[in-house]
Amino acid sequence: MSISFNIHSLEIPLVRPFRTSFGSQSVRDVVLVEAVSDAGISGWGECVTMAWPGYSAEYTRGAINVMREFLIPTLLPLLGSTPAPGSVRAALAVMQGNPMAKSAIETALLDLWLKERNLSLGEFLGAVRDRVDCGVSVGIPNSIADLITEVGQYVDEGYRRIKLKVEPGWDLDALRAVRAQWPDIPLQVDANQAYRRSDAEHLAKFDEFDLLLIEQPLPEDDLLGHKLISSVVATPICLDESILSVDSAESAVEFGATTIINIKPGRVGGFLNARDIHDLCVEMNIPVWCGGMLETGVGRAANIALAALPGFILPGDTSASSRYYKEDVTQPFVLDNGQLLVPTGPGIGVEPIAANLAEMSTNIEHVEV
Ligand code: OSB
Ligand code: MG
Repeated sequence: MSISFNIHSLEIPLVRPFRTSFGSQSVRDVVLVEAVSDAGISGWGECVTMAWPGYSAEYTRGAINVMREFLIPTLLPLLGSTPAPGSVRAALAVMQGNPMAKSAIETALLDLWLKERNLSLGEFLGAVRDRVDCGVSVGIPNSIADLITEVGQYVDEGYRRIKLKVEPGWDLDALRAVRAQWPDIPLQVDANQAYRRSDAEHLAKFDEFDLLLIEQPLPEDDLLGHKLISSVVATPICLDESILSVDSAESAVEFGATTIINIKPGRVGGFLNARDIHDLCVEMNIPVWCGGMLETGVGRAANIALAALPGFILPGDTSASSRYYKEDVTQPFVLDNGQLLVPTGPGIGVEPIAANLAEMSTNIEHVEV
């Protein structure tokens, strides 16, 4: 007897299409990893890949394949009982890349391990808050009028920070329109690598809009470009896609490529790595915030526990369920005064609702080692 896995594929319609510089989606294809113990207890983790390799090289079908063919089999020696979190990370590190697939498996096993100890993920990670400030990420809409309507809705709902997705051709006019309407709201932008080094002077024009930060303006491997941009642009640069590990975080900061870091557990291979990057950033005096990947309640619950750590001093992309989905796979996360409550139950603190899972499911693969 040992731990086995179910890889659940789901499709959930988004409340509105989400367009970024790397593409558009109107349905989220979700992958939930379920680790099942001998005792019949399930641990859950969300794989945050997109259907296509637009945000990073990972994509959903590839992630499912690498989990089934390589990552789960690699864990075989550990799966006689619920493995300790650090041992899972160490075993998975033998395989290169694929951080989102690794994170999903590690989180499912961590959820199980925590449940067996009646410990919440927040307690385990070192959360110091019971609620976290929430921001919202606004995709590229069809028009300025649509943008103002959408941002207005989020402002009315109480979000504490607005992030606009930008790309060449959708930036200054959008910022001008939002600032004209909301001169004081905390505002930032995310380019998802859409600009080039030669756009430095153009990006400097963002300075007049008093932004908290510009997220990932240049390609992920261009640290020198980000450093050059920082010398021309007054607004702080924040890296997302470029930060893949503790060492790459330290390198980017020491090199002068970034002064703020967006931490996403999926992008860095799990919550243990995410916590380690957080700890390093606290030591280096680098503010961090929790990014998102349009997660369902499963991934969101875990992200909120992470965002309750002391170094997460900026509002995250940890929005309410209703910003993404008419119906979530878990009980919905509901915004309260611009904040979400950190789950307190054992493990990640939430479970998929069986009926929702069944209704949204497109496929289940059982993997036994
Ligand atoms: O770059 O932060 C990003 C969504 C999908 C992929 C990448 C990103 C995003 C977001 C939305 O900005 C974050 C969220 O609300 O979950
Ligand atoms: Mg980003």
